[in-house]
Amino acid sequence: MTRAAAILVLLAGLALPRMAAAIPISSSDLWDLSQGGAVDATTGALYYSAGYRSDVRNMFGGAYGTVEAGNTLFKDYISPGFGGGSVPAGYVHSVEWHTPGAITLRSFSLHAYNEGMDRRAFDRFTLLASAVAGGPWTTVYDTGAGFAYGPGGLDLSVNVSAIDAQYFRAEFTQAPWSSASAVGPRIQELDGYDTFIAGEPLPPDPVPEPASLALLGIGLAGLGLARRYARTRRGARPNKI
Ligand SMILES: [Ca+2]
Repeated sequence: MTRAAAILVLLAGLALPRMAAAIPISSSDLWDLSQGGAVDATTGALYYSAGYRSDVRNMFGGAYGTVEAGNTLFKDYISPGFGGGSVPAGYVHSVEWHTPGAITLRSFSLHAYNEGMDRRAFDRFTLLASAVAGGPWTTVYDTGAGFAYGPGGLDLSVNVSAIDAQYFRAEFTQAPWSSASAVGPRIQELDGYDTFIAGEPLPPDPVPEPASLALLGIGLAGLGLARRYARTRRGARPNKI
């Protein structure tokens, strides 16, 4: 093997973990329409007319609408009858959906694509979950403000702390745009799983419940008293409280 060939093999080997971490769009994940997933509410997909419209169900495996069937384009235009103009930067597009029964969510994969100039981009993504319809919502994942990707595709695969839920909500905050047209984010797919994604970092340990913290506090207080008692028994002066 020549040195150049050896370097190529080495580089290919180095690239493998990254390639393995990006998982493909799924048509059999727990949120997919094919598995009984259903959309409950949304701020709206692109809709200029009956002949030029997108559909929010497409991010869950649907193929509806007349524009990019298979992708969801969130609205970038409000017809004059509803106020007119494009949605402003900072506008929060949202969708809520549910599964046929409760699931234990452990990971998700978000696939999106913008066209550059932040057209069809979002700059914050938040995923929320609830055991009951309409919340109260627990934040499962949040990119935080100022999230950037592209121009081009985004494949965001994340392991989350396991959470039992049946109802879900995703929020996509409208990114500022350089072009007055085509501003609504393009979401190709949002997949959910009850397994961890191999190759992605595991989530941190769950935060203890308040009740557990209270018990922990009682335990620590008891430990402090025991130590003070032990020092007193040895003749040392107890700490002032
Ligand atoms: Ca899917």
